[in-house]
Amino acid sequence: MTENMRLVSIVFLLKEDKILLAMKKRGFGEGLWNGAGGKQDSGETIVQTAVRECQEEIFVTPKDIGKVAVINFYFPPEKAAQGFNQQAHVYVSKSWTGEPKESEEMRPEWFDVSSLPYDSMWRDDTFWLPLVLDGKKITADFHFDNNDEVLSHSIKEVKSFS
Ligand code: 8DG
Repeated sequence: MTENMRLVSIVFLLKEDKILLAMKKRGFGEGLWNGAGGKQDSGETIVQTAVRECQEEIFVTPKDIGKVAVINFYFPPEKAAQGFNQQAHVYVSKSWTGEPKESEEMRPEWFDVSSLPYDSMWRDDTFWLPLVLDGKKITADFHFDNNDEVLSHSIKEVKSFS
C-alpha cells in the first residue's frame, strides 16, 4: 500500500447464480455497472464503510460480508495528484436485510454471473472479478492511462488478508 491512497469499498451481493450490480448514476464511474461502494469516512473501519455505502446506495444492510480482494488503482501523475489513486476493499455478501432499491446514486439489477456487462464496467474488472466469483481471494495492482484503460497489472492469489 502506498501513502495517500484513498480507501474505498465495493460490495457484491450474491444469490444462487446471480450477482447484484448497480448502475452508477453520477460522479466517479458514472455510466458503469459496479458493486455498491464508496469512500471511507473518518472514524470508520472499511467494513463499516462497506455496510454504510450499501445502505445509502441500494438500501440493503449486508450481514456476513467477507473480504475477497484488495486492489490498488494507480492513475497517471496528474490524476494521482488530484487524489485519484485508491485502494479498494472488495466484499461479497450472501445474506442481507432489505431489498435492493434504486437511490439517487445507483440503480441495482441482478445479473447472471456467466454474462456480466464487462463493456460497461471498469476496464480492470474483467481481469479480477471472474477470479473472485470463482471463490478466490486476491490482491492486485492496476495502472491506468489517461483514458482509464489498463496499462499494466498484477494479481496475486492469497489465503487471507493481513
Ligand atoms: P461521493 O458520495 O463522494 O460522490 O462518492 P462515494 O460513494 O463516497 O465514492 P465514489 O467516488 O462513488 O467511489 C467510487 C466507487 O467506485 C468505489 O466503490 C470504488 C469503485 N471503483 C473505483 N475504481 C474501480 C474499478 O476500477 N473497478 C471497480 N469495480 N470499482 C471501482 O473507484
